[in-house]
Amino acid sequence: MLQPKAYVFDAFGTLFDTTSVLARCEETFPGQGPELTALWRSKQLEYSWLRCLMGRYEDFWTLTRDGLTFACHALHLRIDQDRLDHLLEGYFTLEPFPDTAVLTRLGDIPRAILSNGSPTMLNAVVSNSGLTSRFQHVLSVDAVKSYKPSPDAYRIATDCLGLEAKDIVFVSSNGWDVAGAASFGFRACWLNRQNAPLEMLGQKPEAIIRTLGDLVP
Ligand code: 2OP
Repeated sequence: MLQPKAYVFDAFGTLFDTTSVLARCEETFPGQGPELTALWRSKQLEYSWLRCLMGRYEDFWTLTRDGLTFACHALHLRIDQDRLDHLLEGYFTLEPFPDTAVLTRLGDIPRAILSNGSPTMLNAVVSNSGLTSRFQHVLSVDAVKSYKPSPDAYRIATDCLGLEAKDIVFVSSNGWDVAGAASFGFRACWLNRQNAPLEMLGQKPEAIIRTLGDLVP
């Protein structure tokens, strides 16, 4: 892959492992951890796209709470405020994937995070994981009150970096995000952590990698 003028990374699922909340879910609701973790994440994302379409933005922290509440109701799990807070706090301490260690080996090329996460969530998870120094910018879509894959959300990165989309490699493990980034004009790089099939959204990534280490020249 030709070296870009900047790298922009998605956060959740790409740098930080959203399944880190599994232990809390399992401990709170024994036997239901995996199902709750998966439905929670899927509802959190679904609500971001639906709220975008409805023109009723709420920040990602709110959607994370609402997704969890829905998932508990759907699985007939009794959730009270203390349990809700305990599970939600798991998002502040998501584990970084081990391959984030290679980010320092990408040379002097500027690196940014562009995430649907709220500024509070992002600041917490980046600083708790010790990755703060790896990024020049941590950007939240909250600045435009829209969500990826909307072009307005991706534009935050080009505006901040002062670069054209074609000069930026955008890395995400989320297939829908990769399609959105490619459609916007980024050089989209799919970090296919799950060995998933390509999303059928009419957009192909420039590169498909299995680990962040594959970015190192
Ligand atoms: C992100 O970090 C939601 O994973 C998505 O933007």
